[in-house]
Amino acid sequence: LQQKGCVIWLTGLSGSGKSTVACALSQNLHSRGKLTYILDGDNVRHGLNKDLSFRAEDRAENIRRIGEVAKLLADAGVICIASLISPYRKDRDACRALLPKGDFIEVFLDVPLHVCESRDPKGLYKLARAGKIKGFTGIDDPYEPPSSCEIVLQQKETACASPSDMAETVVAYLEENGYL
Ligand code: GGZ
Repeated sequence: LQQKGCVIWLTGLSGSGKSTVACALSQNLHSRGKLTYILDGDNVRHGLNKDLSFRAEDRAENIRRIGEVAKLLADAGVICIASLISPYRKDRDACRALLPKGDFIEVFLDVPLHVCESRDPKGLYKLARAGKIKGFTGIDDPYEPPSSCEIVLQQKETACASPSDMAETVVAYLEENGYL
């Protein structure tokens, strides 16, 4: 296997499109013959992390475990795509610190709350507004955007990049930085 592993860390609000971009990116890389693996917060919370809630300490532990697993995969030469809200900067930075310089590529899905809320694919924002879910990110729980990250993918009502365009932006970064 002639492949340099890395971690592509997608962070952003619920409904910002992390999972969709993760899938588009994974498909794009497969078509180039690359081995990828998606670690999606929502999925991992059904197995490895099913003991964890959404309290700040448990979110930190969710992120820490996913960061450690991502590191193992990257060590094995996999392009690991982690897709989770990861709302706290210090938790993301701790995952970055696990990897050799350059191998942690933080991608911020910069989508305004009202856009995420208008999508509301699972109706969770509605429940959060009604007070039926407590501590929902962006409503009554914090989200700290990256202060400096490798890639920002913006989504505004007016200028809509498709998931495959956004995947292409990440692929271009990987090419420029010697990961492809
Ligand atoms: C945020 C929540 C919450 C609360 C359930 N806050 O958009 P989704 O639905 O499908 O994905 C979200 C997922 C968030 O899990 P993560 O592992 O990515 O979060 S973190 O990185 O903060 O640990 C959302 C759903 O779970 N969900 N309750 N209170 N999102």
